[in-house]
Amino acid sequence: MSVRPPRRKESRVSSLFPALTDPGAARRPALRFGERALTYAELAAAAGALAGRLGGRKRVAVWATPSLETAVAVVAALTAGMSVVPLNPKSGEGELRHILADSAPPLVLAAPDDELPSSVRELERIDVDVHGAGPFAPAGAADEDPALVVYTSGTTGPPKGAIIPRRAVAATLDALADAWQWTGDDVLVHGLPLFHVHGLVLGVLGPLRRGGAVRHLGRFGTDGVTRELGAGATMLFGVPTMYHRIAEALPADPELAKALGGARLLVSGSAALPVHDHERIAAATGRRVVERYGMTETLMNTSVRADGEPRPGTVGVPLPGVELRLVEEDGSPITVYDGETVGEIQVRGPNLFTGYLNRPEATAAAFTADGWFRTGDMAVREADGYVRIVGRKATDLIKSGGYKIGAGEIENALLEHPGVREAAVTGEPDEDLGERIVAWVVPTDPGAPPGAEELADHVARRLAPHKRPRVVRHLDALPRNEMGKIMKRALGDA
Ligand code: MCA
Ligand code: AMP
Repeated sequence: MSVRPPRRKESRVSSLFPALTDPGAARRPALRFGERALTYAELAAAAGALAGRLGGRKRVAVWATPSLETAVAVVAALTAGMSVVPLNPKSGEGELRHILADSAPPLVLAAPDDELPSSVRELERIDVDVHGAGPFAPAGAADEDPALVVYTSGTTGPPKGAIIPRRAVAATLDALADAWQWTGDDVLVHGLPLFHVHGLVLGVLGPLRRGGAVRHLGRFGTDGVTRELGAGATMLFGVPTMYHRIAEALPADPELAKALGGARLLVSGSAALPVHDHERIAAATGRRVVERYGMTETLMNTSVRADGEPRPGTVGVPLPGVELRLVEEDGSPITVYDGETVGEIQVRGPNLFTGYLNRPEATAAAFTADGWFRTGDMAVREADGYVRIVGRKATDLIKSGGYKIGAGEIENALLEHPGVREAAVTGEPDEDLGERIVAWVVPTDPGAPPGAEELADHVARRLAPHKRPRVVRHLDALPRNEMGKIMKRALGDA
């Protein structure tokens, strides 16, 4: 039986962003979104002013558009000692209502021009003024206090809120600084969404913790990558779909190749980067993409080091402070590093979350009795310790465009459509997205099955556009075993 992991008791108070109180950093650039930018002094003033208006609350929602307002809102809330629930602005009403009911934030922070949907309008709203000016006075939050509640999909049911403490944010960012020789002189460019760990924690809080800068593209495109890397940015973060699009564009775009060739570090994560894309980028630019492996619940676990060998198809070695092991089906650790013996990755360390909000059973099930987190990712270790991920335990988790999506939540949404009698959802290999979502549907009326676009819109409206099926296949019946369970593996041959 699993028990809750041991809770760390220390209540140390340390600053997440030392550069915000360092007079030497005041004039350095901190954030840039399009034409709008803030120095460290301006960010401290805006976040200080906003933090002063938040007082007393425990948790706050942030309407996490890719904007300066989102970055200021998150820094302000953390400065006030509160935790942040980032909301995907493209989430449908069903998903938003679930997140708001579960996390119960009394307040939402948004940009003055943002139009909020009705579920979010029920909260008190504070508009973020990125040019606000107030004293920067961090509250005395403890390292174990929650910093973020990030919603993440599981195989069944609606997404769960992973509670990420301040200690984990600091630990993961400092471990990455070591692995990537990441300093305040680095300028990061990316176009990642700000409601997940990759774009928000690594992509915004990361540069701020180092005292460096981030330039956000607003939305990902190879032209923006070329422009920013050509104008002094040193690092690029992206999901494999973005690197795939870069690899596709390179043959016809020598400026892009030149810009990437001049970067200090290109980092991919959130899903596996196909070796073919890795090789095409290396051949065209002379630079090898570095892969790192993480999870919402664990933040970052492994990475290829900047001073190590970037081996395509591997995610490198455990980060400083992270314990990593592979275990057999029965939980016994695998001790051979032979590049062949497959086991589930389990991790332990200061980078881990503290649990799922309001879900003690799910939290207990996620950990072993001695505090190892079960990732559900299957891997082998090479003789020198490099980790190679080979798959996932659950076939009901789909990674599409770097987003983790549970088959169960899409099936439930499809079943709410009157034209759908039965539904099963699977992931299929996709060159661009890694995996694409496929819906297998038994129509209520075989003579008038609902169209693919209609079902995609239906799911996009309820959940989020990235959860919509890209392919819909109609069947007379779903393949089931004697117990009545749907046999998803048989669907490909249906
Ligand atoms: C399309 N759209 C729709 C519909 N169809 N909207 C409503 N209803 C519909 N039926 C809209 C979309 O909202 C989007 O709008 C546009 O059309 C295109 O959608 P889509 O094809 O889904 O996206 P894309 O433009 O092809 O995006 C590919 C992408 C994206 C840029 C790679 O997938 C992405 O940003 N991925 C990043 C995921 C990520 O950050 N994962 C980290 C989590 P519009 O044009 O307005 O955008 S993992 C994590 O955090 C862990 C810790 C880790 O290891 O990193
Ligand atoms: P999420 O829960 O959205 O944070 O996604 C975490 C999952 O993304 C992990 O459990 C892995 O399955 C996958 N993942 C993240 N980084 C990598 C990577 N570099 N290679 C392969 N899979 C990855």
